[in-house]
Amino acid sequence: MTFPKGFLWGGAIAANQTEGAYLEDGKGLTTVDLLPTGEKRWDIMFGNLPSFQPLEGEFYPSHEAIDFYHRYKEDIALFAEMGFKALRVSVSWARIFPNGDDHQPNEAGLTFYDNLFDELLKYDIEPVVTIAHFDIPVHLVKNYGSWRNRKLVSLFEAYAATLFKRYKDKVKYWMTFNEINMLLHLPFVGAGLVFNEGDNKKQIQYQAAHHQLVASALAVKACHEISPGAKIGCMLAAGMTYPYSCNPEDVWDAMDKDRESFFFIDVQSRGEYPGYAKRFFKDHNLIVEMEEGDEELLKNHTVDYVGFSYYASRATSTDPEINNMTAGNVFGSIENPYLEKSEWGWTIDPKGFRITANQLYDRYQKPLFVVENGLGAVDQLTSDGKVNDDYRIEYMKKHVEEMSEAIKDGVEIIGYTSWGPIDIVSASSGEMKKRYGYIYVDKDNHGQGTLARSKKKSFDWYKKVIESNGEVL
Ligand code: BGP
Repeated sequence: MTFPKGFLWGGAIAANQTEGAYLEDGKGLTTVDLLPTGEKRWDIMFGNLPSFQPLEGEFYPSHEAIDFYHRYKEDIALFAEMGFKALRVSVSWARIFPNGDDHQPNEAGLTFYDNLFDELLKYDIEPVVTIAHFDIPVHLVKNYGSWRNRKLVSLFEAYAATLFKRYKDKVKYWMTFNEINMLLHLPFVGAGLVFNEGDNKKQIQYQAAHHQLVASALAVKACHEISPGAKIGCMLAAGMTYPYSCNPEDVWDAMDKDRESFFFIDVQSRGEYPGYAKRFFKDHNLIVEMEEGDEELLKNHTVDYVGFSYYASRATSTDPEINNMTAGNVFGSIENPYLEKSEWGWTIDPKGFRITANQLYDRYQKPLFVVENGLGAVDQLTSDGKVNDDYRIEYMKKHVEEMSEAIKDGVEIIGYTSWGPIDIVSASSGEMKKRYGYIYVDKDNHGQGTLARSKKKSFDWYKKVIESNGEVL
């Protein structure tokens, strides 16, 4: 038996990609509610926002998503049928504080998540809760400039403390920012950053990163004070960067690229800015403003575990000839000739999962939590409405096998919540067509469909994996 007793098998979703009901029961508009699909989506995610309101005639996938807000009981019953031990969900900040800076929380929002957690606990499913999963109240972007403004630190601290106080008897696992390193790649999604002509983007991004790191430390402090039995973690988009050759320049470049992501987790996990980050700031003339007490906060309030998403490994080369073979992903990774790719060009690298888990555990020596892993694919319905997603079973089987190897390597892993156990809106593309689920949802890229749920072939496969605690794959 490789997986420890009590291993938290389950799935992961996010409020903005599942709930819909985007203005219901007092919820405020969030940054993700301003993301249409296609090119416009990417343009905004890079920090170019045309309007603080949805534009006439555009389709916004998050507005209805898969209507989890009204259908969560049905969906949780299906997760329970698979035997889930945990479900990772996120709280939408704008359901609790519609403008982000309201003096009182929105009771209807708090009640929704009370009901959601109660429904999970009814089936002995642990809620694993992300406090911020890319959706920021638009009011904070419009009136404060979002995370470029230090004021967000105290607003986030108040939001997090409200959650800990309200749900301390229901939630044992928290994490602060989803994929905190995405701030560097998709600044609007990661931190609600909108750039103006002439902005020094790197300066703004690293100042915003500091604000998020301080806010995360304050949330850790508040969690430990308010809910002492709970565990609170950080979370990064992980995936080791391979050097394209054994040329030391490539090796250094790969290490440098991984440090771009590790920077955030080094601070949240070790409690201080690493030397390479200080050199980077100096070399790029970046001045990260810190307030009195910030360094002490970071030092004294590090996380209990390191959460991460793993979809693919990355590759880099210092040879310009090779470098122009970019695989087009946000990390600027180049093609890896040894690996297959998904229909969206993401490499499929199960061994990379074992490598990445070992790399993170070697670096942090803290429990790891795999809070996202999965295959986004175009699922075809058979004439009798079935989805024979053997390709997804294959992907998941190989990744669970490598995770098992990592545990045998001595890597401590708390659980595995596969991404999108039910089809939901894709974060990067806004498409429903990019499906991850063991459960099919009848909705297409244009919002058409009945939203009916149906089990794919992988539903029973995953059920057996959980029943056998990872022995039957
Ligand atoms: C991560 C996000 C998730 C999820 C996942 C898959 O960045 O944390 O929200 O979306 O990526 O990405 P996509 O939905 O674009 O396929």
